Amino acid sequence: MSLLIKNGEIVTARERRFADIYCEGETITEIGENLDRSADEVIDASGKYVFPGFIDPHVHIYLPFMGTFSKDDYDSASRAALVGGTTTLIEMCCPSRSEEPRDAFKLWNSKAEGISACDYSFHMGVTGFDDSREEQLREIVEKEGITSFKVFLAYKGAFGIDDRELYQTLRLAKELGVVVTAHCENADLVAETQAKLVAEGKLGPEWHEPSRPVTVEAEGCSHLMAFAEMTGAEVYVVHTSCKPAVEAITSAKVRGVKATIETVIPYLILDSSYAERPDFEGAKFVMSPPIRSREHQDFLWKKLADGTIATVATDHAPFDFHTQKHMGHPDPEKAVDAKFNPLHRPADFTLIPNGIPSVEDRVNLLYTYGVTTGKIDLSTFVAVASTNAAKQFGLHPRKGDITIGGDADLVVYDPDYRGVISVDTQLMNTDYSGFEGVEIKGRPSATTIRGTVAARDGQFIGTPGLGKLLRRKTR
Ligand code: DUC
Ligand code: ZN
Ligand code: ZN
Repeated sequence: MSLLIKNGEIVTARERRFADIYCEGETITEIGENLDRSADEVIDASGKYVFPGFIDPHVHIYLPFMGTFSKDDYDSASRAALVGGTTTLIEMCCPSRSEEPRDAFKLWNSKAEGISACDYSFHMGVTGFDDSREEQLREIVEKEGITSFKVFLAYKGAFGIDDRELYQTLRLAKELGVVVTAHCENADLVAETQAKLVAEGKLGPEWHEPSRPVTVEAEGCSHLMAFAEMTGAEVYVVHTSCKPAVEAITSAKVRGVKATIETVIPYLILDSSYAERPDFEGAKFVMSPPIRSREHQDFLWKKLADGTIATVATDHAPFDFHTQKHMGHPDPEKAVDAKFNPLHRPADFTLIPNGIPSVEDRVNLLYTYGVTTGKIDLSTFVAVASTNAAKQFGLHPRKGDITIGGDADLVVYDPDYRGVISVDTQLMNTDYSGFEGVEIKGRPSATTIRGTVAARDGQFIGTPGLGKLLRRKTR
């Protein structure tokens, strides 16, 4: 199978040039002007950009969480990803504290293997630490090529770890050359503030943000930085939402701490007023850390443009509005009962499953509200949505670039497309879109995964099961 993409403008994080791309089998074999080649499939990219396949380094697809399960599987999520230009997913493998790492890895991988239409890898969640777990983690890194861990400083009693476990995890990561990705919020501050608000009768989704204010997130970041400094481990802070959190990390970097900052698309597009929408509508926008005010959003865009923030992921965590978000409805008539609510008290915002679906929309939203508004340039767009994640997580130059010998993961992007996001047309398996009615200027007209066209103009035409588990490099 051969593929020729002609007449497009190639845009990578390094360069922009008009050239053709020839791919044989799964690989890019030639890049040049006016390539005179016959091919099994030819795509005319006149008037379009050609980007490297986009990488989402932070998704949840199989997620047992807050008394329920996330709604996507690898079939729906990979279709949605490819239609939206994302060719590689890195999912958080999130075992419970009682689950063995080896079993968890096998379980998460079984959800993707033979089903996913795009490539994938995992950040191995560390939710406890002892000798047996250490041995299993070493094996997962060395045998499976899983070269990043995930820790939660929040969600005490569920995924959250204590400081001894955090120290041991970072020490092991340093030894193995593994990057530790971290959810940074102070779990005790969250628990105390939630309890206080609920006792005051503040039960609706609009109280989610005040229960996890920016100080809680900044403390989580400073906390992680101290441990990274003491161990010398490399850390990657996921879903950074606000100025104090970014500043806590950048000041540690000045001291020599090896830290990278991720933000996620909901923080760049939505704001805290969404969770204040009446009639429980705000629950659609409950995620953690919470979506902040416009002031923080403006700051995040500036820090993306100047390179302080390295990646834009999604934290895709899909839960239905009617059957799942309603577990936290304060009106007993409207609440969906849940095992997770054992006290049978009126429900409240602390029982709303945290998360917003967005794996399908990330690239188009970032292009529309970043590039077409002039907030970021095209090269930065490619860097933060693809190349930097590939470099950070041991996939570059195979992924995240357009280079001879690299995987033929390519996005032919139509900047003239105009459309509107809607639940009615999305491939993600939720009953709502957090971006309903939002205008899009541009979308992939073709997405290829290792030389095979998997999506065209909003339609999935790929092959379920074609996706591979990617072995990644250590540091
Ligand atoms: N935050 C979310 O909003 N959802 C899933 C997990 C997380 O950390
Ligand atoms: Zn998180
Ligand atoms: Zn997450």
